[in-house]
Amino acid sequence: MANSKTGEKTSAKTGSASGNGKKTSGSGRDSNIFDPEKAQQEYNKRKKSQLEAIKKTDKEILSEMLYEMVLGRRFEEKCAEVYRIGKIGGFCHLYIGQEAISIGVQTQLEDRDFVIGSYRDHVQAMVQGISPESVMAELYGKADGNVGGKGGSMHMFSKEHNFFGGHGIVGGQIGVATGLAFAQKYKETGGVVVCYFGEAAVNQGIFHESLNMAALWKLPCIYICENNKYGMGTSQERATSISSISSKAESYGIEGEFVDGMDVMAVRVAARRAIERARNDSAPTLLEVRAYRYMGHSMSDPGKYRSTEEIKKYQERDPIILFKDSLKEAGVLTDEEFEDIEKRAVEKVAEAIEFAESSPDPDNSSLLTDVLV
Ligand SMILES: Cc1ncc(C[n+]2csc(CCOP(=O)(O)OP(=O)(O)O)c2C)c(N)n1
Ligand SMILES: [Mg+2]
Repeated sequence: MANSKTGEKTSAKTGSASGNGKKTSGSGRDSNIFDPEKAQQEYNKRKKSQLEAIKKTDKEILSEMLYEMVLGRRFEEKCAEVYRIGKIGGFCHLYIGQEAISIGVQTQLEDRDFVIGSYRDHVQAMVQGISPESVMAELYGKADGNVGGKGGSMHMFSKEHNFFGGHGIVGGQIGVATGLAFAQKYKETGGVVVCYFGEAAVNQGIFHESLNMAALWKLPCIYICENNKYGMGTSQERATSISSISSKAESYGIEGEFVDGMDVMAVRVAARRAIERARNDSAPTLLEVRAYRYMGHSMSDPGKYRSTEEIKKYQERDPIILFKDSLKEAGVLTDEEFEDIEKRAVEKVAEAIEFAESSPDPDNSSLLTDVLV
């Protein structure tokens, strides 16, 4: 669980990691850097400010972020492994390659904030504080899963941890998030809402309706488009007329920002700005965070629409390796510390599997409870 939901050494509540509150690392309007080489060039240019941001951040938070990223990766790899031997049934969408997004955003949220997303939800649920044990038990369809084994991979949920799903309808969560943000404002909680969705979801009417309403009513919602280049087997170029999702913010008169989703510090800095805008000014933001989905759309995707060379090219900018190397360069991580993080993550995943294996099946009496249709 991400328990270090505090901020930088200077102040948790003011300023970005770079300290000046301006748009800095890895962000802009349309950097159109799906080309990994261009992305790396751009990354190298801002490396100095990234290292400065790292040095200004508490070491404890940085280690927690790295641990969460490694835990997410090892957890999802294990999911793939046990799915293949039939331990997990139904759909299963993995987050491998996109870890920097939820970790960069959610490790700086407060207890009063809400998170909601799509079916690619295991890691987001864990960063929100739902235990790996209960996420794995849910995947196994067991009684100790966070929704009693009846939701499965796509429907993680916890009122206690303010995680509002896990939604299977593409874009459906965008409308729910907007309602949640209205509730936060109406009840004057001071909380914000983080809403994740894929780049294919922005072509749904609900995206337009929600952002229009959020702008009009000044709702504290952070709309985060996790642009992983594909919607199932269809690339973004084939499905969306405009390559820059973040520029769509202009249509609603709200702030939009593009972020390199392989750089967790860039995500953190941009998310900080959006969180402050939501919390202090009750204003929505659209963040487009570009990453790359390493695995198929789901475990049943044969992946014939892209080559292994393409995947390898993106993996060269692996978010965990980029972050680990930067931490080492900034002098805040040793090889031994990284090995310890790896060890703890692998052990935690083993515990989650053991827990799921020994958890009972849901009782027959639960068949007709929580059924809404
Ligand atoms: C309303 C609706 N239409 C179609 C689908 C089928 N579908 C499931 S996932 C998906 C692609 C979504 O891609 P994206 O939004 O980019 O998210 P990603 O899977 O890449 O995270 C589609 C079309 C659906 N679940 N809901
Ligand atoms: Mg996508």
